[in-house]
Amino acid sequence: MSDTVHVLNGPNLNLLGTREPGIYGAATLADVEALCRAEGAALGFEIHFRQTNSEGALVDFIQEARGARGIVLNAAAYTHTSVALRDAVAAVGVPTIEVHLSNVFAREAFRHHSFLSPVVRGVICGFGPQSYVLGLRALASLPPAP
Ligand code: CA2
Repeated sequence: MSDTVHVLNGPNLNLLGTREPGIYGAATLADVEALCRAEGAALGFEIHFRQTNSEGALVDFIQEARGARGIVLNAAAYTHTSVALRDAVAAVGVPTIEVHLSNVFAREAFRHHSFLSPVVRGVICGFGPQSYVLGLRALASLPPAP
């Protein structure tokens, strides 16, 4: 079984730590990446960490994860808008954990709906960068693929 886990990040997450620290905290995306690499090493995962502001590029990243051990996906605002991302997650057949830094259910109503949640293995939100760590641990806890 592959030990590769893709950690994929959507639009504006490159701005983490530079704006809106009240909602998203002080950690930068580089800090989140370092956290994922440390946890990935502890779990025996090879981490591929990527960010894009483009919906189509995120579809490509998901397709490129075919055959991987898992995906940890923070699709950011596309979570709430994108049928294309949902179709990509459903098509690629890789266990995917949807993660969010913030507790989307404690925020605006438009953030309460996710196009992704019905096709992912599980959802973790509200724990800041630890949401990603918990996502990696969730993947590690899954039984091996047949
Ligand atoms: O809580 C999360 O992780 C979100 O996926 C973040 C998205 C938001 O649209 C989702 O509803 C919840 C927004 C990411 C934008 O990140 C920024 C970081 C710093 C400054 C501005 C935006």
